[in-house]
Amino acid sequence: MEKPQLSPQPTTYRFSFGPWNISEGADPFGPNVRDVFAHGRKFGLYRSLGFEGVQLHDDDAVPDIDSFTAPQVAAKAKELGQVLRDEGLQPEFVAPRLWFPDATIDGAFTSNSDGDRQYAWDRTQRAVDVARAMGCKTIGFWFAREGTYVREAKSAKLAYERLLAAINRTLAYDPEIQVWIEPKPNEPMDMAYVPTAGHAIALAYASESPSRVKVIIESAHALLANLDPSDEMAFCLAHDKLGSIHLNDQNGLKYDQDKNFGSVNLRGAFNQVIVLEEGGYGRRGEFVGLDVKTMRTQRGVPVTEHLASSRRIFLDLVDKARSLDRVRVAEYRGKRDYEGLELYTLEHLLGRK
Ligand code: XLS
Ligand code: MG
Repeated sequence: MEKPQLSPQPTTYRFSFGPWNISEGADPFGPNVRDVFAHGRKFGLYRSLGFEGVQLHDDDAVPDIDSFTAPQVAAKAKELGQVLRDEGLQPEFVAPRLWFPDATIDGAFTSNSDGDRQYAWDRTQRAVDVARAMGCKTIGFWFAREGTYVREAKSAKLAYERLLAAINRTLAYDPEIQVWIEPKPNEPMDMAYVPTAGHAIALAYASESPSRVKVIIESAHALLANLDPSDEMAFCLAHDKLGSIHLNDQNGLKYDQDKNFGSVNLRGAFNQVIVLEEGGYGRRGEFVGLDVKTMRTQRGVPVTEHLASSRRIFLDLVDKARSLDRVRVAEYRGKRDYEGLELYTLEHLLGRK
């Protein structure tokens, strides 16, 4: 019975988050509860928190991006690129925020409106310009509004064809750019067109340049699809298509909670860490990305405990994964004694074995 192979040398993990993870606590039912912490000051917090990767929306890099020309956008992005370098930070990806503007209210690439689809493409080109001006070669596509409130609103087959065409146009616009698709089954739409790793990887293989299309798996998004995040990550790793991860947690099928990693299901988090360890994730510079939101009740300006806690729990679970007795696990598997394996796993997590 072969033993799962851990990487020859322990991986030293690097961490990333997006500035939207430091927020003022507004939610659909209430306003800000904390004073604003200036966007530009957030980058100064990263290294002291143990993070060196910055996930960016295009308008995190260039606020009010739509009000500038392409050369102005590139120049502003270049400035931020220098700010990040001065802070010892690296941009991980740039995601066009194709879910805020009016032109994306009914989808960006899958909108029924020609003008909306043109806007989406124009905005995507600017996002690629931003990435390249910062020395970043990755575009993140969270197809937030590529879906419907009512199924009859759009032709689903045409929607998938349009999403593939958008991916191909992006790949053609810059021959070095990579496209990382972040699946999510719903919210803000009632139903979204790219809900799982399977959908994302199918688009990758159908694209003009499959090796340049990868996936970002978010724990909560997999859980909202009623799937196991560790399996979604393992599926991507099996295809060498796990570009990044958004670790967090989710307490059941409801709105996207972006809870701290491991805060609802510690064993589920442990399984994600084991998959990443065994898959050698991070050995080629991939970041352990977080996408976490602090509780609205948390006081402080800025609140960063949720970032520090999620990073801490990840590292604690790495220690647990590395101290797991692999010979004992192989024996349980060999005997098909999964009762024994489960008890051992739980007692290991409890610090008793
Ligand atoms: C959804 C996305 C979102 C970022 C990246 O979870 O990850 O948090 O905006 O596009
Ligand atoms: Mg996310």
